[in-house]
Amino acid sequence: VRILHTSDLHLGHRLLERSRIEEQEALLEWLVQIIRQEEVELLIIAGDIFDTGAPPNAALKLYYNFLHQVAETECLATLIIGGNHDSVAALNAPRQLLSHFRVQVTGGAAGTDEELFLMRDRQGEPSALVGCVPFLRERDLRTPRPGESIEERDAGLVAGIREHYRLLSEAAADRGDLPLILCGHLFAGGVSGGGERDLYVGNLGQIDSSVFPAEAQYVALGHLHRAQAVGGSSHIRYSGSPLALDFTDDSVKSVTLLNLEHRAPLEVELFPAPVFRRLVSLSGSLPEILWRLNGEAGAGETFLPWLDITVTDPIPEAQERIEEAAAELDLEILRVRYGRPSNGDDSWEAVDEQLEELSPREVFRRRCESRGVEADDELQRAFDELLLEAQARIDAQPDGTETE
Ligand SMILES: [Mn+2]
Repeated sequence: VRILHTSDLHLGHRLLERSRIEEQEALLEWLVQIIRQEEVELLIIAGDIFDTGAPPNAALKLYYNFLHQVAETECLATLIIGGNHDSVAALNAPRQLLSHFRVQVTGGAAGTDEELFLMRDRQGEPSALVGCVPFLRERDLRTPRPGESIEERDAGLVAGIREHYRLLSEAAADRGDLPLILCGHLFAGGVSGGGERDLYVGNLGQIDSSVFPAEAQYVALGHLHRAQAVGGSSHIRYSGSPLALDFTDDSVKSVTLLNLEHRAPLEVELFPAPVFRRLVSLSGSLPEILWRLNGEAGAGETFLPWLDITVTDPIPEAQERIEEAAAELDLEILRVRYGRPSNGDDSWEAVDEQLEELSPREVFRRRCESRGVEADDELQRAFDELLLEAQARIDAQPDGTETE
């Protein structure tokens, strides 16, 4: 079976309030091309199809047009699982209709039979089994008990995830001797790319790759935006997002192509994704920035590069000077802020910072500090829990600012 594995499309994503729809349209067109060119038979999208639970209409249009175009290729099946950014109900709503286009959607935990997909080759013969496990929410895995400790809660989550995969692989074994592929949207070790959001409160439910039964010939993962194999085994992989979702994501973007034959070694190939728009962050003194701007100007690229600039010497007119210089160049400045030279990794202290530049956690930490309250683990977790809930509610609201 010839497989294309991707994930984390985040359709409808906005970066500093700017729409990514044009880039995403170009990306999906490219994907359809690759599916044709590489004669892909099975397309797996391992979660985070949309950026929010109530995606803007422009993102829905991209999604449906894409699935329609894939249906017109020779691709035999498209498997889609829900991620932590997706709404289970929204993803599942068109699933019956989409099944007519050889698309199987598993928006949320659905039970072993529904999650197990039997892949057939062009002659109609069974060729593989695919366990489609969407992002598992805490309510899918366990019932919280009053007064339980953080450790008990964490152990319960991990055990629930493990059991879910075990049952699936058991059911697959009952279906006969076929290669088994597993899909999932979770954290199973590895390095983040940029722009990922916590899956569970306070980073609980982190598992390692031992939860995946040894019977699986390939495990197609989503969630981490950096492409990588995990757990020291080349067959358990994050495809990574095919588009960078954050200025901090410096990982190389790709989709994963595989050849899977029964009892034969797996062939894996990373297919680099085009950079439709460069995301550049620059940090330095005003003269340095002005000098480096020239080098970042776009030359024959599909879309103008976007820049996020940190000026390390607080000159009041820096913003105007930079925008003046940029007006002559093929690039767009998305943000200019003032910061001190970084004294460590990527940490910097802003001189003139805006609330929207801070993470909610950081705001909470500083608020505690200014009130003389010690933000211990327990308080931090309580805050994280509220934050996760608030984010879920915001995501479920239609985006009022969207005009496309
Ligand atoms: Mn994601």
